[in-house]
Amino acid sequence: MKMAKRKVTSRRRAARKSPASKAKATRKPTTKKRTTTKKRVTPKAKAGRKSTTKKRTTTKKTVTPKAKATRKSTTKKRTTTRKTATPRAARKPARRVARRRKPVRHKGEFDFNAWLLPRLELEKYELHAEPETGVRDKIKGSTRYAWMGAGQCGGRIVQSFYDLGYRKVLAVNTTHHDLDLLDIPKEQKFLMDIGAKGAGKDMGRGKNAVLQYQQEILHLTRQTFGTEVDHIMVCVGAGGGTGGGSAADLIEIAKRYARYIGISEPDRRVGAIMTLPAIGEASSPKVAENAWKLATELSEMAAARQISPLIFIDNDKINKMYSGMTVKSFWPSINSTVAGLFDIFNRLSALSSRYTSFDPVDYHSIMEAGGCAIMGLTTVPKFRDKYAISDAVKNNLAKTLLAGGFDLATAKIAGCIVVAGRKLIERVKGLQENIDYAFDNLSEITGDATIHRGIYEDGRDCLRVYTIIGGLAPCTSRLEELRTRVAAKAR
Ligand SMILES: Nc1nc2c(ncn2[C@@H]2O[C@H](COP(=O)(O)OP(=O)(O)OP(=O)(O)O)[C@@H](O)[C@H]2O)c(=O)[nH]1
Ligand SMILES: [Mg+2]
Repeated sequence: MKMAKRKVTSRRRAARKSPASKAKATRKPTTKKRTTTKKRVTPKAKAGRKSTTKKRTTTKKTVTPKAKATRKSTTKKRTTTRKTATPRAARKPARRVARRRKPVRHKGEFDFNAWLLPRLELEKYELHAEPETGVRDKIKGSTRYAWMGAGQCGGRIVQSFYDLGYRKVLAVNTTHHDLDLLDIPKEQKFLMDIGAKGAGKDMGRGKNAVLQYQQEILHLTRQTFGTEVDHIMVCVGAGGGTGGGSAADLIEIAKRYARYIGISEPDRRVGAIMTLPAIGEASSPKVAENAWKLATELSEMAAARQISPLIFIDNDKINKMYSGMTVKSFWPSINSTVAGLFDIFNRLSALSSRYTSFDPVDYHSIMEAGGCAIMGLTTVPKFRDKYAISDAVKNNLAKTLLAGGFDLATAKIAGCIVVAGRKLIERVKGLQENIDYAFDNLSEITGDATIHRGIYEDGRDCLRVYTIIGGLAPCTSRLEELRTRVAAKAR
């Protein structure tokens, strides 16, 4: 027994001296158990094992004693690392954490410590707005809009959205007279007091007013809109001094607010709605000049994708299309129709269809495409005719209340949504083909723009088509017309 004990001790000592002898020593005590295994090893396999041992010896020769010591500890650690199977990049910190905390992990268990990322120096400086609801909307769309209206026109347009249930609206003006007439909560109106009642078509005054009160306006946007906003629209009437002069700086404030609440890429999520004056109004050189200046400035911003989208409402076109309206109903009818048209796409994209859904992502890609956007809707009486729906799509873009004169071939992206009565959807044979033909035709007109489709059913007994086109180049013909008016007056 004593002899055997001494033998083992000497073997252990030898094992400590060199890893090779260690391997030998460890192999012996287990010899008995492994006998069967050893017997099974073929001479070829033996030879193979020998050559491996040799290779190992060569590597060992080049290793310095210091490195040896390190390798010993590494070998032990490697066993732990292999068990956790962490990715390469994370191995180092994993080992360090494992050594410090000595976690007890089971095989296959995920090592969360290995994924603890270091805190970045600038992280603590990140802007972080506490979640605030602000005023609550009363509509359900796929996008939470906030509206800023300047001047009388801007204020009335945002009120139309307010009436639909978009409650995150703010109206600013240089005169309380216009603000008093708006039927929105007084906390959502702001008087930019410049000592005069209105800007008197002087765009410089409108600009100075918004610059003077930018902090107050920014504060009010945060208070009114809160943090639950996806897209901000600035509404103004081109031609006036307050709205026209303040539009560009209000857009800047909207972007600052957007950044503050954490909206990424504010250039894609701040847009504008701008009216163009009717011919009668534009016969005033000041109005024509103001309108041309603002329309050009905003068109350039849209083309450079600094705002998205830019929507024109052409008062002249509306005048011609809907002649005979009463004074009382004129602006309210126009504004509510425009707001309603805008709202339809936001609402439709929030609904799912059992046929083809116009998804929120589809809608957002159009609204964030930069450039100008137009929208239209039309009812198709002869939907059984193969070409009727397709023709309606073309016509509704021409008939839209919004400005015409756009080159549809410059469009980047569009949406075409058919809403048909439940009975029509169930019973009209060939309707699917007719709808598909219309979709394909729109794709052709728009120079192969991406067309997002939607087919919905409702309880009515008719078929309507809604079209929205985004990423359009500015309507140069209308801008040119305004410019020639300015030039003619100057002569
Ligand atoms: N679509 C639409 N256009 C409007 C409405 N009110 C005014 N406009 C147009 O907007 C243009 C600018 O008018 P205002 O909004 O009154 O001008 P303002 O911004 O108040 O500027 P100042 O009166 O000079 O201080 C007008 O020339 C009209 O063409 C409206 O309710 N709807
Ligand atoms: Mg005014």
